[in-house]
Amino acid sequence: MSTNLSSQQLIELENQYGAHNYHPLPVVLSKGEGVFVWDVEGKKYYDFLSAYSAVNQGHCHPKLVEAMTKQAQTLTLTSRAFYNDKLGVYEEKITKLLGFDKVLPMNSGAEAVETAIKLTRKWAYEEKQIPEQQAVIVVCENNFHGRTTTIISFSNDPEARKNYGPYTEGFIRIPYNDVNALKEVLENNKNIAGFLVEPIQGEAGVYVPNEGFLSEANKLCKAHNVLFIADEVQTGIARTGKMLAVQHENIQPDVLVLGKALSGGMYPVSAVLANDEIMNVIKPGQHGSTFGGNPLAAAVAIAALDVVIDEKLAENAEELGQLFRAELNKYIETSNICTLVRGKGLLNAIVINDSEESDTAWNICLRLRDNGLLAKPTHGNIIRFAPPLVMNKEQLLDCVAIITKTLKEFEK
Ligand code: IF1
Repeated sequence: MSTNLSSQQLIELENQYGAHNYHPLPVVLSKGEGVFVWDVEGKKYYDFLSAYSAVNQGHCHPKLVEAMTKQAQTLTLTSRAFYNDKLGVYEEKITKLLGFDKVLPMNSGAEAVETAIKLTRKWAYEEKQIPEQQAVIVVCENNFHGRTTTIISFSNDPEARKNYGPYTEGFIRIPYNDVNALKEVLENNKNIAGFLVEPIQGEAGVYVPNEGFLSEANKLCKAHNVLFIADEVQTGIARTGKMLAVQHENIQPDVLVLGKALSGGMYPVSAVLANDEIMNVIKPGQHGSTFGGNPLAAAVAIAALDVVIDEKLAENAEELGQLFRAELNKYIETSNICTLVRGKGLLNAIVINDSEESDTAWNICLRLRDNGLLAKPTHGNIIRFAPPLVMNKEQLLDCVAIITKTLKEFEK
């Protein structure tokens, strides 16, 4: 049903009646299909955010819409007080696909990270014999793992954590991409339960670590009987050119956290995967969620994984990502407004040649919008580019043309 309200009226409604916990780009979307979205006035855009990498399969993918509607008409929620006929099928599929014994289903990414933290601590007390209340989890500077009280407790972003205390204890922060810092902290503390890390730091501005960082970190964790916990909420499900970003370094984390594109943007579906010796420390009544593992989520996730595999989205992300960075690098050679493009697969960012406090990146995003492409700045002068993975080469080159044309308008 159409509301017949203009973009401006809809923005004013959100402004008046919604909490001001976001500062959206002024564009009001009412329709999506594949790599495109439309605003309420009917203007068409390339989506270069993909809902922060949740719609890797593209907007309203017909196979996902079909799975969603079919299951919505059949059975949506039973709670885990009873079994349902979709959950086990999904659990078998995702565990076999990713090589883990078991999966624990949740809803949001933050919930799955919380679950991974609880699982790691419980494992540390019951299997590693760390003394009560002493378990420590190592995290990285500039991390982003979600918005819960515990997760923001170990963030160093003042925006994310200020005045939300008292904070949860038991975390040590080390610099990202620093194997020696990890080595040192592991050697100097007997009570470390896990190392929680994003394979690429998204919020920090698509910061790709040096080759070997993740595999070296994984090795160090093994040597110290510390769980390597990969938060692939953003990097997982083919975004970086492999099903999982850790697969670029051929490693298998002890604990894997997934969310976002696990449902292709249909519905919140997240998951924690681990092998039995870890996952079995959680017993009935010790963790759960009303919605986690519901049949609608399971049916959607099955379809979302099928689409990624059947349409070879990881391979496409790898190929188009290389092309995107190559094309932008050609532009950057002669640019004084854009200094750098970085990323993996179709998770990329450009750095704008201006201070973090300037509004240049924001203004570029406004102009990109006018020119038919939606992207969002992160950390002031960085613009993230993450289109749906169902894009084709011709569309990607069209987008490169829009981006370079727009950047040219800002050359100094
Ligand atoms: C917002 C960023 C992206 C995540 C990782 C867990 C979560 C996220 C690695 C939590 C969520 C989001 C949330 C979104 C913005 C966004 C984001 F800019 F903040 F960093 F994607 F780049 N682990 N990331 O990236 O998942 O609970 O949100 O389902 O508006 O806060 P969630």
